[in-house]
Amino acid sequence: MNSFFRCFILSGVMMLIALAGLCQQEEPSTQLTQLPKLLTVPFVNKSPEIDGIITPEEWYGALEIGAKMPLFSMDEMEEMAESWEEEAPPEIKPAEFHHITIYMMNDMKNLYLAIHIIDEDYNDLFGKEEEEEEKEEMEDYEEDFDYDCLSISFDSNNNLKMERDEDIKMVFFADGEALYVDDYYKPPFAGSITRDVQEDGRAAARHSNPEGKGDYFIEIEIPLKSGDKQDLAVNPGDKMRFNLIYMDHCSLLKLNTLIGGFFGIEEDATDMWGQIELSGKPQPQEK
Ligand SMILES: [Ca+2]
Ligand SMILES: [Ca+2]
Ligand SMILES: [Ca+2]
Ligand SMILES: [Ca+2]
Repeated sequence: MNSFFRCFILSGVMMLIALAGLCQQEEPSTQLTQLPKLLTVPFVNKSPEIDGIITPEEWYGALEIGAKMPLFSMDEMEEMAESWEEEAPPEIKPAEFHHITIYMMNDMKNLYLAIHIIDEDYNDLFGKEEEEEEKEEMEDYEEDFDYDCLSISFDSNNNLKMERDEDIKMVFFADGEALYVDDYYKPPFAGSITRDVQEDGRAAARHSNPEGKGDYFIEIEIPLKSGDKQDLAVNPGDKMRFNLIYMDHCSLLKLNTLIGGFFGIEEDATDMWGQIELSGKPQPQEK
C-alpha cells in the first residue's frame, strides 16, 4: 500500500475520532466504568509468538481483563451534536455491545498485547474481490471503504496530555491479516495523527469467519524504547496512560461507523484513560 493511500485512510479515521471527541467533550458515558483505572502488567521471561493465535501457554501470567464494550453510532453522534442546544450533553445509547478480552504483559524490551473480540463481523480494508470488480465497472464510483481497525494510544510521559510525538499504534484488517501502522500524535487538531518515519513494533491478526460474524484475535508487540522519538520511551517499572479504541465499519463517506473505547472514545482525553504500570522484575510464576 502506498503512503498516500495510507495517509488518506488514516486522516479519514482520525477525522471520525475527532468528531467523536467533539460530541463527547463533557460526557464520560462512553467509559467502561467497571474497569480498574490502574492496570499492573506482569513481567514475563518469554515472549509470545506474534501470529494472531492466542494460546493459553504463551499468554500464561499475563494480566487478563474482560469487558462488555459498547459501540456507538457515529451517525447518531453527529446528529446529536448538530441538534445539541441545551447545556447538558445528550445521552448516547450504544448501538451494539461486544465482549472484548485484553491480555497484557511485558519483558525488558516490549509491551505485549493480545485482544479477543467476540461475535463481530469482519470488514476488510480492501473489500471483497467481487465488490471491487463491480466498483471498477461503475464510472462515477466514489472511493469509499468499509473496514475495521483499532488504535492504541499512549500518554507515555504520564502528564495527562497527549503531546506531539507521543505514540499511537494502529491495526487495520486487510486481506484477512493485520495491517500494522506505527503513528504519532501531531497537534494542533484533536485526534490528528501521522505515520512514523521509522516503523517499530508489529502485529498479527486473524478472524475466525472472514465471510461473516466471528471472533477477532489480535497480537501486538510494542517496543518500550525503540529509540525513535515518535515512540514510547519507558522502562519496566514505569507508569503511563493508555486507551484502546475499536472502530467497526469505518467508512469515509457514509459515516456508517461504530466506535468503542476501553476508556472512552476520545483520542486525547488522557485524564479519563487507564494507567498501565509495567512490572520491573520477573515473578516466580513461570510454568
Ligand atoms: Ca500467538
Ligand atoms: Ca503526555
Ligand atoms: Ca516508530
Ligand atoms: Ca510511533
